[in-house]
Amino acid sequence: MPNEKALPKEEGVDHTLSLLKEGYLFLANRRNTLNSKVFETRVLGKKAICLSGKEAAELFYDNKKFLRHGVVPERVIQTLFGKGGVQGLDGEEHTHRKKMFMSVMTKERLQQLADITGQQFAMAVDKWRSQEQVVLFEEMQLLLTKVACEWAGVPLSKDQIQKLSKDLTSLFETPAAVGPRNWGGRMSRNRIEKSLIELVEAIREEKVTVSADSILSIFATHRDLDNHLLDKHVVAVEILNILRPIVAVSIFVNFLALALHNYPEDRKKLETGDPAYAQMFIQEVRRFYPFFPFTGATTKESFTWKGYDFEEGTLTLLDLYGTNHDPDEWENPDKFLPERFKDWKESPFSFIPQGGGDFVMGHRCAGEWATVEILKVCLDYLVNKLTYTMPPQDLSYSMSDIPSIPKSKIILTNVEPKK
Ligand code: HEM
Ligand code: MYR
Repeated sequence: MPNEKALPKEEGVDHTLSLLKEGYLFLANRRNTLNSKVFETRVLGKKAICLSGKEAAELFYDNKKFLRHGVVPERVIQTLFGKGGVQGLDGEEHTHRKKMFMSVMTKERLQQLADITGQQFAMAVDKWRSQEQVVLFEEMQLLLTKVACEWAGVPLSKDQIQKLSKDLTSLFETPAAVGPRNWGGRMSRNRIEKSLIELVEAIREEKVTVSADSILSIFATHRDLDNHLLDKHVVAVEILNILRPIVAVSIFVNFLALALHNYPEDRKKLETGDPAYAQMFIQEVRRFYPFFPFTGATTKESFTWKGYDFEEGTLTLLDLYGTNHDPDEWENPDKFLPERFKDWKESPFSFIPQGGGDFVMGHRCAGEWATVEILKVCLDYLVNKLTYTMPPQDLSYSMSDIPSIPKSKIILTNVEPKK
């Protein structure tokens, strides 16, 4: 079939530098200039088709049309994701592995995750009240490292907490960094993987006993489609796919605190303790603030969509941030309005801060419910269980740094439990 319609295209040899400069807005800026939710550009030395919006997300999550194998650049594999994990699997192999993840996202386990988060928060507050100031981002990393290990059943001694917390944070702070920072992330991954591999070996050789019901044990004894145990390195990567993102929730907690500061009217509504409003507030934080900019796949076969030819093997990026801010879907997308979720017609393709589509069949974030559960507990603490002051500080956040967090990392003073 001849090309019916030429894809709107950004000219030029490569736009990776613009991607680094424009960050979260790189795709939306081009969508606006080219006036199209599907267009072509070049990044990382390759042609890339870029998609944005609900309809395009629906296309992107069609398993018959897209593959994940070999898509993620090495700098991201070596830091954020690791080799051989669920993110790069396709077809039945993906579904089978994803079921392993979703099998630990039960109501009971999520309640347990919320309970552990609450306990750790209470202990942290005890410590914070004697501190002159609290840097919320750093404290949340420590707190969530403990939560993640306890929830997953990964043994963690007191003297390991600080180091592990720094290493886990480095995994999600460095994938887009250049030079030494990116190498630092790679070293963090090597260190944690090494100790997790040793742990898996010890479990398999019955040198340590862990509860058979723990996530660690479930992953270490999981069998693939051929009934083989997973490679111990892959188990380490998948355990890290639980631990790392739980610590990354610290970024959302920073944005929760920022939103509470910037929208005092909303804070007042939260003080009534209405769980429905808390849920809407959390959804709006996840929609509004920048976090995971885009995700990628390659076309499995050639096809035509809306008259545009997609050639087999083409890198395709889905704009997550831009879709959450699509003016065709969201009224006043750049306003923070939790109420918009009140009568929101749920769609797995228009609100996609953690990916879209189906959890098991597709690559939508396995930890989306876990994220919301953790955030509910943290929001309740910040609003109803704590008092604090926010001294003058730089609360701005960059739209080009990936990931982005408020510059001050949110400094709290006079932290006290609420009477
Ligand atoms: C996948 C975002 C928290 C586990 C993803 C994807 C995104 C995402 C964008 C990829 C979607 C796609 O490519 O289609 C986030 C954000 C989080 C978060 C912003 C906030 C911190 C979590 C948590 C867990 C988790 C807490 C586990 C407890 C995973 C896993 C995948 C994934 C295992 C791979 C799914 C697959 O490839 O099938 N996440 N996530 N994430 N996430 Fe999260
Ligand atoms: C996680 O740890 O999985 C959740 C949050 C990490 C966000 C880090 C943002 C970096 C995104 C890099 C782009 C990758 C594109 C495939």
